[in-house]
Amino acid sequence: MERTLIILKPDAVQRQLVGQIIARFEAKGLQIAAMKLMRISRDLAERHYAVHKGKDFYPRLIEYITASPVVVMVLQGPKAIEVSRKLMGKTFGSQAEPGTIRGDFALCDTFNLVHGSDAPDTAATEIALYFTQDEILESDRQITRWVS
Ligand code: FUP
Repeated sequence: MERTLIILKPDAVQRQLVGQIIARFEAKGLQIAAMKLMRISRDLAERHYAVHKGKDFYPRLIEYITASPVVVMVLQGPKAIEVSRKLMGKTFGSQAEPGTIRGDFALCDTFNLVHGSDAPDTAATEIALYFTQDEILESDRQITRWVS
């Protein structure tokens, strides 16, 4: 069992795609362990995207992610990180394959709808940025044995 941080970015909320995007993760079998609607502060955005500081697209990225509310989730399941990123598709909407979230809903390279952690260590760091331990819930899910 693995956990990943997923963010439905401001464009996903503004375009009212939240339900459709969550449905894809759920249909695949990933389980929601935490979820909230929130506005990302500039300080939090800078900590989240510290790895990109100094790159030409960094100011645009910070402006985008802080522009309006986002939905933040912890998803869990076997290989949750890799599976989520496959469901999301390539980073740029224009390059993402049809059938993926970005491939089906994103055209733009900046506004690419979703974020998903890219490795176990970054997932742990990112989850801790957005959620306290008591906001992440352990729950028995009866279908787990049928999907993992
Ligand atoms: P991803 O892991 O697919 O979310 O992509 P990255 O962590 O590499 O990039 C984070 C965000 O920066 C992307 F969602 C989009 C943006 N970005 C650009 O705008 N231009 C780039 O060249 C690379 C990333």
